Amino acid sequence: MERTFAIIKPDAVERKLAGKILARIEEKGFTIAGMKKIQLTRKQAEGFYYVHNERPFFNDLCAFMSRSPVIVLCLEKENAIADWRTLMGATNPANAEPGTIRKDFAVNIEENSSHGSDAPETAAFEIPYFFSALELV
Ligand code: 3AN
Repeated sequence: MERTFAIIKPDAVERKLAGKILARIEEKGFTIAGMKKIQLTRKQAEGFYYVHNERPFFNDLCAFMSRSPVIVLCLEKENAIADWRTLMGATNPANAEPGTIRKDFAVNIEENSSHGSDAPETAAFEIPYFFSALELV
């Protein structure tokens, strides 16, 4: 079993797409090990995305991610990291495969509805950024 970290981003929560995205997650066989709705502060968003702090889109990205609530998730299944990224689709929805979350729901490359860890080391940072061990079942 592998765990990954996921976010249903502000653009999707605002448009009431959380239920549809959660249904896809469960239909693909993920177990929701942890889930909560929170609103990130600007500083918390900056800490989460620190690897991107030199990128030109960093300020806009942190403003977007803290503008309204998100749903944070810890997802569990075999091959969870790669399978969740497949289900999300490419970062830019214009390049995403049909049937993926980003193809079907994303607004643009920034407001792209979902986040997923891209490697085991990333998941090992991201899961405990949001969840204590006692919150994962
Ligand atoms: P992914 O979320 O697919 O792993 P990353 O890690 O390259 O993509 O980027 C993190 C987030 O930054 C993306 N989910 C998206 O919201 C935003 N982002 C990435 N590239 C751009 C870009 N060129 N312009 C604006 N926002 C971007």
